[in-house]
Amino acid sequence: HELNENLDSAIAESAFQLYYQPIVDLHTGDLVAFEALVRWPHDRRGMVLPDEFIALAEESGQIVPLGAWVLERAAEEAAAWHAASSAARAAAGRPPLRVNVNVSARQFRDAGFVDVVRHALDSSGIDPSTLVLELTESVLMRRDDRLRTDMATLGDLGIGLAIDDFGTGYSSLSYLREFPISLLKIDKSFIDGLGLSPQQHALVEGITRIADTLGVQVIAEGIEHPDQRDLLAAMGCPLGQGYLFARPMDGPRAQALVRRAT
Ligand code: G
Ligand code: G
Ligand code: MN
Ligand code: NA
Repeated sequence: HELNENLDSAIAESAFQLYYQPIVDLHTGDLVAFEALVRWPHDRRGMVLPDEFIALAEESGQIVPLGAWVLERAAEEAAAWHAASSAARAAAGRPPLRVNVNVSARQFRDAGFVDVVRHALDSSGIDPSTLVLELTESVLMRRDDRLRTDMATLGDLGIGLAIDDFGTGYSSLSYLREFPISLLKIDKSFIDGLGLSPQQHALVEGITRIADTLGVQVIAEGIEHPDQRDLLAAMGCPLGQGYLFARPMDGPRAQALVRRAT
């Protein structure tokens, strides 16, 4: 496959770019984190989005080196945000900005994954609590010893662990009990249904309440309308992300936002 060969050289040349989408406090509007989203600026295809190459990279195993690059780069970028904003945020009683990084199942299962995370923390020097790994339910489905050990080790490092796209896969609230999960991202498809049906509303509110009881923070994804934000804030959902607040932006724009928001 042509895109696979291109991926090889793109990985070798670190020809990828990270974009960053803000995650905000739904009550105050404060910036609390960014989700890192990989992009591939391609000579002929223009800006290639992850939906076109992440699945390919997973099949071929190329996601392992690509994912390692993403983690290193995101942690470095977070270190720069911290240098620009942590002192002022601390003075205002706000914790340092977090960076959320997506991790695919193939990448997580690679034997070297935990070391890649350690290395990204060490080389960037960021506080582990400011790194969040977004895992899909497909990672957590395989409840073997290896998964339990790795999740415990990652939890002990002090990083945050999030379940991404919650509600779209084999959703099980027992993951929240079995693993050191600190965040849960409710999929956009549920947010789209808010205000359209009382059932959808009750479902989102119920998930938020249960998560809260278990000490897990909820992030509502794909918020596009002010009324969705208001409904979510009213039901006690603490965090949100979506085009209403901001689209994913490149590194310099994120850095400028960090300076403005501090
Ligand atoms: O903005 P968006 O088109 O960036 O992202 C599309 C999908 O690609 C999302 O499901 C997102 O989780 C995934 N994705 C984006 N960046 C990464 C990444 O660095 N690693 C992995 N594994 N998935 C990513
Ligand atoms: O699967 P994951 O949640 O990691 O990926 C997030 C995806 O959702 C990215 O492709 C991102 O660009 C996209 N996204 C973020 N906010 C919105 C939104 O408000 N509306 C839509 N349609 N997509 C969004
Ligand atoms: Mn995600
Ligand atoms: Na998601």
